[in-house]
Order: sequence, then C-alpha cells, then structure tokens
Amino acid sequence: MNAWVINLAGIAVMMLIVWWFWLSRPQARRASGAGAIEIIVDNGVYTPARIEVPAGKPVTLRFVRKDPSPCAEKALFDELGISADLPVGKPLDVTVTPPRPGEYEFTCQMRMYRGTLVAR
Ligand SMILES: [Cu+2]
Repeated sequence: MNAWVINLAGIAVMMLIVWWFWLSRPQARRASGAGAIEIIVDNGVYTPARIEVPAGKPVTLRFVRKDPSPCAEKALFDELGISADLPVGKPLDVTVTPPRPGEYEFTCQMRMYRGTLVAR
C-alpha cells in the first residue's frame, strides 16, 4: 500500500468515529406512562440514546450496564445534579425529574457514552 491509500483509510476511520460518537442521532424513544425505561449500556452507546419524557414529572430510567470497562461505570446528568454508579449486569433504577421542557444530556464520566432526555 502506498502512503496515499493509508492516509485515505485513516481519514475514513476518523470520520466514522466522529459520526459514531457525535453525529449519529438514534431514534427517540418516548416514555410510555408507567414503568421504567430500560437503557442498555454497551459498546460505547446508550440504547436508546434519545428519550422523550414529560417535563416536570419523575421518570425512572433503568440502566442495564453490559460493558464492564471503567468507561461505562457512571451515568451523569450534569444539569440535574445526578451521578449514578452502574453495576455490571445488574439493572439500576435512576429516577430523574426534568424541571422544564428542554434537552438534558446524560453521559459517562468521560463523555464517550452520550444520551439525551428530551422533556416536553
Ligand atoms: Cu466513558
């Protein structure tokens, strides 16, 4: 392989990483009245990563962490002042109340995992 091909491959990989972590917008999942919303924590993504919830009402998020790497160990809701330690393989319920309509980000401590609560 010549250097030109290697450079091109490198750029393609970088673009894929940028897209994966910052640009991809998974489908929003809407909270259905009762029960917890399950969020799988695995492979660097929260699934679902975009969740619609009603503003001003408590909503329970059930984090199911499958990724054992330390990167996945916390779920932080900066604007809501919530920090949760996620056990591996054991669901953890986190109840949050978005005070106003708007978007509330939740992330791991390194901001590699990223999710958004959309309060309406
Ligand atoms: Cu992380």
